Amino acid sequence: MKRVMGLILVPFLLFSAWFVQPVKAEKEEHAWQDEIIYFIMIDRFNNGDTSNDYDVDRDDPKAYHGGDFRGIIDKLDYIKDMGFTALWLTPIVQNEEKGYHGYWTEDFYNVEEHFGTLEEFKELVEEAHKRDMKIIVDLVVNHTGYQHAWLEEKDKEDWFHPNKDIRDWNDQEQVENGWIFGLPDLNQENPEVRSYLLDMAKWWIEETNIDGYRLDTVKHVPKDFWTEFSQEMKTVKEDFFLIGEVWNDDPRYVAGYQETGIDSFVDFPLYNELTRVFSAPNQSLSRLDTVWAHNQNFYDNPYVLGTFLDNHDVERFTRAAIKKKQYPPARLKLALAYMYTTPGIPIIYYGTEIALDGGADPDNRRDMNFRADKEIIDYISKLAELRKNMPSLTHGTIEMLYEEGGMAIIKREYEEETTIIAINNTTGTQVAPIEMELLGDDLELRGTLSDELVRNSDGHYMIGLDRESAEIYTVKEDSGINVPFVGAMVLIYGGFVAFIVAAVVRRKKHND
Ligand SMILES: [Ca+2]
Ligand SMILES: [Ca+2]
Repeated sequence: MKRVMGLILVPFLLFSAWFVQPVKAEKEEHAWQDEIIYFIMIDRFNNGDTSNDYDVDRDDPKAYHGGDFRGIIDKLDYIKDMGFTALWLTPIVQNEEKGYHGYWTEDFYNVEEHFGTLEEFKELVEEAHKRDMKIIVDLVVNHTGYQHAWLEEKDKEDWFHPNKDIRDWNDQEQVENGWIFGLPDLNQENPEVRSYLLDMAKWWIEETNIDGYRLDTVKHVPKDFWTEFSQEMKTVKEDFFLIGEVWNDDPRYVAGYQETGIDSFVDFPLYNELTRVFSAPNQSLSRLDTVWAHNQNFYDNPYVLGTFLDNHDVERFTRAAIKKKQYPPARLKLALAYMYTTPGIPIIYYGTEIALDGGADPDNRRDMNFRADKEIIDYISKLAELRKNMPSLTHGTIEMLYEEGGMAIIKREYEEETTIIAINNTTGTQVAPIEMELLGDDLELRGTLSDELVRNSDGHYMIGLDRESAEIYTVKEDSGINVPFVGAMVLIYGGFVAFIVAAVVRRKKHND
């Protein structure tokens, strides 16, 4: 009887081997490159509490519009449902009059009354954490608001650099010590100022349990301050994340700040190319590949850079597309497909999911509208799901296998997983013939968005896409067998084994 069972089981076991999926590695320690960040300008996102609407004027783009912590708490599920894992919020500290954006500090140790109370902010952090989402807060240590009380205090004369404009933006001394836009420039070389700022930044972490800082105007503050800052913040929370704004188009200049211990930087050089390549069709993607090559050369960990299409300081991507007479959602989807499937932490500015329009500041800070079309919302939710489930998209190597006038094929590889990303940035249907040698012999590429299947034909994988569309393919061994057939075989074998087992049991019972 044993021998009979063995004979039956051998083909069954062989067969079931077809279905064994590669076991995913146990989730390693938390990696920031797995995050997807939703960036909110608090005043413009959602008004959840009208009792704090002091001097709100929604018709004035430079006045408070009423957005607050309560409004964000009310929308945490909305944000999570799109697949975001972290929020970056504009500064929360008390600002002087008209400082709706948060960058004109009046009191470093208070929350802005228009946004709510400290207790409400802590509730926001707690509610985000309950949903497995992290909170990154914007922090400004370069300057204060125009009328800060310290300017009048005799014993604080050394707290600011002399009032000078930056005339030569290539002169690092001027960039660090000049007053940008006339904002009083703090003197971080003064030990008193330095320890005030460090204590303040640590206090917010301890008090509110936030997970990271987005550091404003990094290049306007000396590097040695940032070195001390980074060390100090990590003593409060080991995994505390620092993402710096070094606004410069030269990756070497930006990368020069990584020696300070700041973990990550928003990628302005990539932003420039992303908007250029995707705001209108028929642009080659190869320049994006060049940006990646630079990033790999200049950064210790280019995978942790923050990638973005627009932010509160530049015109919205939607506007860039409109200026080129394009349909913004079509352009946005391609750009987002690229961002979500290539290295870096995608940072999505609120309103991108509804193709919100806006020119230069403050027009790029229009009020969010939660009743708009769901087209892009559905698309980024799907992209986020793929990014979450396919480690090659966040951790993998990247290689552009093909680029022809805007039709691009990109390969990502991580451990056992290979993923192919196809982007057709043209206005015509395209077919990219990928030579078999570049991928492997008997593989099948299955589209995760369309379920389309691509197999080796005559030494090529012919990857075809409609105009202005993208696809992400999983790559598996070509089983050569179709799923319904295999399913039927399993049922037959399974049934047969069950029958034998039942017979043995019956016989055993009978013998007993
Ligand atoms: Ca309000
Ligand atoms: Ca400065």
